[in-house]
Amino acid sequence: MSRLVVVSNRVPVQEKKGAASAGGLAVALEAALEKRGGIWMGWSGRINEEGEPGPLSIEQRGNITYALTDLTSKDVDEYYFGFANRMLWPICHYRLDLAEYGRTEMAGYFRVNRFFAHRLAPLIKPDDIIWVHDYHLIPLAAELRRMGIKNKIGFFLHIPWPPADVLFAMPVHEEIMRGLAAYDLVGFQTDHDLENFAGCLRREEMGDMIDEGRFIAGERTFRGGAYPIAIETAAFAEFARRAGSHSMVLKAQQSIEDRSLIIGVDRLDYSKGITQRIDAFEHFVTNNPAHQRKVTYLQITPKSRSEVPEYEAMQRMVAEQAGRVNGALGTVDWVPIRYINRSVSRPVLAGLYRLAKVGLVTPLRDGMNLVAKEYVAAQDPDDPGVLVLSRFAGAARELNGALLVNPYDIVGTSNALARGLNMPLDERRDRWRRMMNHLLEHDVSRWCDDFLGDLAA
Ligand code: GDG
Repeated sequence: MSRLVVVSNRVPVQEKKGAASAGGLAVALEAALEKRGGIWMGWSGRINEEGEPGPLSIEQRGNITYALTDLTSKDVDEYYFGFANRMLWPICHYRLDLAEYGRTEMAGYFRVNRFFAHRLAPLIKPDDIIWVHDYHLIPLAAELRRMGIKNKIGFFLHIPWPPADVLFAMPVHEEIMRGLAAYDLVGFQTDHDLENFAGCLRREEMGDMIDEGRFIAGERTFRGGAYPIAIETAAFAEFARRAGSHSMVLKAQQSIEDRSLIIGVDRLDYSKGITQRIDAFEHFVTNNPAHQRKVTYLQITPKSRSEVPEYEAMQRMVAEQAGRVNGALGTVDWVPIRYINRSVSRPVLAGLYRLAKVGLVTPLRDGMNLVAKEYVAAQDPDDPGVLVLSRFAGAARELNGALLVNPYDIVGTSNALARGLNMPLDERRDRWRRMMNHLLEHDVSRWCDDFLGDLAA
């Protein structure tokens, strides 16, 4: 079995392997690295102001070598906050209105990718297989190829791939597409993203899908496929089962008394549809008097990317909106929305999901959305809650027991909420079982094996 080299923007170096705080992806990649031996390379998260960042910091844990590099503040501004998060992120989430193109940022993005390639190349052995993650590092394979690296290199895009009319608004889209063509295998979350990518190649007359999963672009042929990312289903279900005794979960349970809990969990991001969701909740409470004072909506929203102005503005907007709805609908003994702007531990999160009668997951656009899968895995098999899920999340293509909604349709989402809260037990069990069986069969370690198996083949 070849050694594995994983590259991602950030590297989740855990205090302990398989620590309870680690997300499913980190645990699965660590397990794959541990099994094959390998390297995980990425940005340390630190900023080094002395011009060129120093040498890689190397840390060995078991079979895994963590290789971390610092970046300069110019790098971080241009590559990370600039091009990756103010151009690629909005474009891939169909938000032309928020995309901001700057030549300096674009140049910084390619420069940092070249820098990563120069740092990584000396560590690579001829038989290694290399797995690059996400939109920050699309040009990495092309840079490695330029340096003569002939290894198998795979790429997985965690976010959606947009249709041609959206992508082509980005001035350097050809360069980005050529970047993907330098890989041997490009993985997307859904068939839909894969088709969009094929459509972009065709429209630009750069290439095409020649048969199922095989692409040609210029001189190169490469493969592409849909690899819907998953969670550590069994372990997460076990967390949730045990979380009932956790003091924070107990406190939450006591404080909601006999009310029904609705839960939303999202990084604070405009793609997640949080403001539309609060509107839908407000509509639901206003138009269903029988539920007034009988429901509590808990929205857990850790801050993210606060240095990007759109995110800072959103932070203010959501806080104001939640405050306004509570002011308008709340009573002396009832706060309709509990809005938490900070992260809770993973076991507590699992316990809160399990307490909730409805999981409200309504992104405007999402590559997959793991919260939807975690909510399902956390449910009590005897008395499961209902997932209300946006049709624009990748997860909607797999979770066929969810109530699918269009998140822009406030009344439709409000109706689904009502239907979820009133759903008879038999139907809830039925829907949940279908989804849970799927998630048990398609968990994150299988996802990892599928991708790496295809890359190695
Ligand atoms: C990108 C794509 C794709 C959230 N709040 C807390 C917390 N979380 C955890 C959730 C979940 C993760 O963060 C969020 O994952 P999502 O998939 O929902 O969304 P993104 O962060 O946008 O991820 C997405 C994903 O990559 C993987 O490919 O699914 O489409 O956008 O695991 O549980 N975790 C803890 N406390 C919190 O307060 N511990």
